[in-house]
Formats: sequence, C-alpha cells, structure tokens
Amino acid sequence: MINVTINDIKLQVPEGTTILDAAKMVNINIPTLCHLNLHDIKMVNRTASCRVCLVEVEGRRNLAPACATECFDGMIIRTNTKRAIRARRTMVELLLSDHPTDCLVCEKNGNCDLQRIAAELGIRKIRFEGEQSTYQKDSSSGALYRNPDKCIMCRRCETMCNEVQTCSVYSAIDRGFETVVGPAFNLPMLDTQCTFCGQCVSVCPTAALTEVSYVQDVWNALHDPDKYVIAQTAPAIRVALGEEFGLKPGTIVTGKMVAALRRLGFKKVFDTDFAADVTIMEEAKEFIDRLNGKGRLPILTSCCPSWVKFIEHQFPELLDIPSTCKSPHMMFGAIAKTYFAEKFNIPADKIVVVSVMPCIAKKYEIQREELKSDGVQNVDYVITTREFAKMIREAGIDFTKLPDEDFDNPLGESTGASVIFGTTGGVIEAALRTAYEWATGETLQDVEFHGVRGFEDGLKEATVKLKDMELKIGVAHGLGNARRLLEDIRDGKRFYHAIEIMACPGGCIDGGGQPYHHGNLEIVKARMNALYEEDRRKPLRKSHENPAVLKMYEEYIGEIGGHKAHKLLHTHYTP
Ligand code: HC1
Ligand code: SF4
Repeated sequence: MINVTINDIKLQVPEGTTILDAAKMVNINIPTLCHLNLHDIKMVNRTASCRVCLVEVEGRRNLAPACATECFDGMIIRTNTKRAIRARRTMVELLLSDHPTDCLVCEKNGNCDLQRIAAELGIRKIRFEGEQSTYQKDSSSGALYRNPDKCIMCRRCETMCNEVQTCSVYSAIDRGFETVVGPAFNLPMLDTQCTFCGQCVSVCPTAALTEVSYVQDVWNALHDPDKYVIAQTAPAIRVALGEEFGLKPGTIVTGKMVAALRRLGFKKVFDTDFAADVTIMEEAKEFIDRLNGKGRLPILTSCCPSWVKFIEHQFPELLDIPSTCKSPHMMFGAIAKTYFAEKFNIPADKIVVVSVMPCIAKKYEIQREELKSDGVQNVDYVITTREFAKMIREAGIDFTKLPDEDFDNPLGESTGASVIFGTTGGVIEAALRTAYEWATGETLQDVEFHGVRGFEDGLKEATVKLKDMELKIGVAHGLGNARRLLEDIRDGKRFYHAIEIMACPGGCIDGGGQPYHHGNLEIVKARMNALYEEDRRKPLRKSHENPAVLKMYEEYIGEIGGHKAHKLLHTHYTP
C-alpha cells in the first residue's frame, strides 16, 4: 500500500491505483469523458485523449490526466484548483469548437456525455472558432450509422471492437486535422468485417455511432390503411424498456410494453418468445440427431446474427457446426407471412412485420438473401428498444400509467424457456430442458441449469447428465471469448457437445440497441435477474409444452425438422 493525499484527505491505496480510482475511494468526483472502465468484461479505455480529468500533482509542472496516472508513495494531488478547472474547461471548449452544435436535433440529445460534461463544467460560450472537420456519413449496412463529424477521438469504440470483441474494425485513420476513428481505408461499414453487434454504439459518448433508424418507416406503415402491421418483441425488451421511462433497471414491463404497441396502432402484438419456443423444437431435434451421429458436433446455437457474421468471416472452416435454425425473430417473420396469414385470411403482401429488438445486427440480418422467401423479406423493419421508446414519447403515451395487457394469440403464447433466450446461457438452457426430456423420455424435475448462468465469466462450462452420457456444454458471451473458444475447438484442444455464443457481453440484455447504461453494468445484471424472474413466473417452462406451438406443428408445419420446417425455419451460411 502507498500513501497519497487528495485535496488534503490522506488515504492508502494499493500500488498501481490511478488518481481517478483513488479519488473515488474518498468520494471525490473527477470528471471524465473518454475514460471507461467496464471491469466485468475487462474493458478499460485509458487513452487519456480528452484530458478532461486533468489534476495538479505537487512537484510536477504539467497537469496530469487522473485516469491514466498511477499514484506514487507520498503523492499530493489537488483536483479542484483554479488551474485544473480552467484546463478542463479549455479542453471541452476545444472539443466543442470542432463539434456540430446541433444538440437540439441530435440523436443523442439528453444522452450525450459531451453535452453532459459541457453542462457540468458550466460552459456557456466557446472561445475558439475556426474550421470544422466534415466527413462522409455511412449507413451502408442499414444497421449501424457512422457520423464521424461527431467523433471526439475518445477511442472507446476502438477499445471495445479491438480488445473485447476482437473484430479490429476501427483505428485512427487519416492525418492531422483530418484524423478520425473509422474502418481502414474509410471503407463503407458493409464492406468490413464488422458484425454490427453495436457494442461500439453502446460505449460511444456522442452520436458518432448510432443505429440506422426506421422509426419513420414504421410510422408510415402504421398510417397506411393498406397495410396490416404487426409487432413482435424480443425477450430482452421487457426488462429494459422501463429504464427509458425512469423505472428501476430490471423492472418487468411486459404488460405495459404490449399496451404501448397497441396504442401505437399495431394490429397484432405478438411475441418473439413464441418463435424462440419454435426454435427450441427445431434445435433440440437437430441436437439429438447430431448426438445420434447425423451431423457434426458440437452444435452451435445460431440466433445471434452478429455471432453468425463473425464465424462466417473469422472461422469459415467451422461453418458446418452452427445449427441451421434461423434466429427466432426470423422464424417469426416466416411464420407470420405464411401460417398466420393463411389462418386469418390476410394477404401476406399486406402484412408488415416489425421486430422490436435490443439489437442492431438484427437490422442487418433481415436483409440477408439467405433469409428471404422468394426474394421477399420476412421481417420488414427492426427497431431498437431506444427507437421504440422514442415512438412511445412521440405519441404522447404516458408509459408508466399504461395498464398491463396480454399478447395476441396464437403467436403471443410462450414458455419460461423462451424468455431466458435474452441472457447469456439462456438459449442453451432452454434447449437442454427439451433435449433432456426428448432424449431420456423422463420428466425433468428441476428445470434450472445454474452452471450455464452468470455474467462474470465470459466462458462457462457445464456438464449435464443425459442418462449414461455426460454432455459437455460451453457458453461464451462477447466475441473475444467466442474467438478463444472457437480457436480451441478448431485446434482440437476442447470438445463440447453443444455451445451457445452471443456476441454481446451478457447476451441480448446488453444489446447495442438497449437503453444506454453509461458504463454501469449493474444495470445489465438487473435485466438478467429480471429475465430469470419472468421465467419463474411462467406456468409452462419448457418450449415443447407451448400449446400454441404444438398446434401450429399439427395444423401447418407437420414433422419437427421435416420438409416444411426446413423450408420455413432453417437456413445456411456463407463463407
Ligand atoms: Fe435476442 Fe433472440 S434472444 S437473439 O438475443 O434468440 O435481439 O432479446 O429476440 O431472434 O427470442 C435479440 C433478445 C431475440 C431472436 C429470441
Ligand atoms: Fe444482437 Fe443479442 Fe447478438 Fe447482441 S447478443 S448482437 S443483441 S442478437
């Protein structure tokens, strides 16, 4: 331990502690902008590029950035001197002097860290004027929107993409005044190895990275009398949407979410969870087939489009191991435009399917050729949790006062197994609940597989007994962890029977389209607990017990894994 003094307060800190962390220990707040410490997922952005956290250190001529300066024994620090405060203000003014001042109409208005810090530092005037850098905007992917004019070179996106997700899409490009963070050669994002997980969007402090918005398209469809617009909601929405309206993280708002969609004008409000149950029917069957020698092991879950794009780019030699199942929301789209359309006599070409998702990659996924039916998209638009919240506000709906309403049927019925899809480990747990009963013919008494749960471990392993067989299960969340797992499988260092991979740390609960958590991962953990709570509340907790799903197989699809199921519910991958 070493002794330091901050603003006359003496304290002891472990060696290697930064001034910023030491100050926190005695409740002294040093403002930061580029700094971000997501300890649970091992991401620390310590570029010290914004210089907003400058402090005075006795005996040193220059001010020191608190986020990147380690304490030494006997260090005397002052965080609130006139010189330090003036320097911080100057740094922010310099950033603002090369930043668009369109805050009132900016996507991040009210959520922007630069805006917040300017307000906190009391900046009312920018003393520096001059040329502003302007760059090409990029919405080529239809998923991720890049507006480099708003980049403040904090490099958070770079740290997230390169160190956590290991996709290495971003770096500093160009020189001098033109320097900005972007993909190599400033390629359109669609032409890069970006998986559109949107984790860069989650950590971008400004609106340099956001989602491509489809709010206006959805309004247009809702106001078109010729269209029959239906919504499906992902599992992770119901435990995060409340945050947008001031509710505590982890508040379950399923009923209000349904009511809000009805008031926005959706003809039917359905649940992606229904399709998650369908996914389990198909995936558990595929798993058991592979266990019986029909196909290669391990089987990899395939509902995360970002992870699918990752394996296509990074491990093309392993493309025969992901399950051929489409993701649940794509299955839903195919079911809505066939089974639902025929059953309720609605022309399929009038149906507009809107997916409300925590995810940015889903916006890209719906455009994939492999997932279209005769060239037609099965899902028409994806809006994120944040976009959905905007629509609710635009419509003047008082969300917290809404009554709790139920989903429409038949595509609104779901089990607890489908709800936990939204968190890391949930998809494989849901698959195990069904595969166990189908493979053994026995009733599974305890449906909770705690070995595959949890946020802290990026790579989890569990063993599940299936009669006289020991199933080895692997779970990875975050693409860096997925990479480690896949390298070991490719090199024959690890063996599993089944693996779940979700691109976002924690799974969809921390998707790139969720309400901003501003670096507080406790919010993500609260969402996770809420999903498990929702599972416990459900009367049915195994996908193969969903009566609406069973009826659909009986009336329309026929055999699980059969010809029609393959046509509607399965896909293939592209190296
Ligand atoms: Fe997900 Fe899924 S869980 S991928 O994370 O399998 O987005 O929530 O909708 O499709 O069901 C996302 C969430 C979601 C699909 C399901
Ligand atoms: Fe989207 Fe979920 Fe995958 Fe994240 S983990 S990219 S939110 S599907």
